[in-house]
Amino acid sequence: MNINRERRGILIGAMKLGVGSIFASNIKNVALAQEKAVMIKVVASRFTYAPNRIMLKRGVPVVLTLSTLDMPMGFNAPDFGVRTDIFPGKESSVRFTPDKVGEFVFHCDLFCGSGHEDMTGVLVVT
Ligand SMILES: [Cu+2]
Repeated sequence: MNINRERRGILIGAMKLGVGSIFASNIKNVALAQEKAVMIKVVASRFTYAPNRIMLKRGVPVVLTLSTLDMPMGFNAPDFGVRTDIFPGKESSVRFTPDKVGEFVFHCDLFCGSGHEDMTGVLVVT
């Protein structure tokens, strides 16, 4: 009886340690992922983005911080499922991790004038 109780105690202790270390390693991974994010500022103005060619690495998280100099704009990168509005005097940001290599267009999706349809840029993922 006592031996069974001891064994059970040891097993429960081992399980708690296991679960604890899984949580600890997940927290550590999340923290590492946040630390490694590349921060890139992008400034929109009619009818362009600066920079409009953004170099990224596959698997490296990125945070694009977007602002606009003149009027409300949009930022839409459909290949990575991210979009945001950008308003004058306020920063917006999108966070994503490129999961494929290639050149992917992003564009303004808020009508901002007669050059709006040409307001595009490229995410270059290597
Ligand atoms: Cu626009």
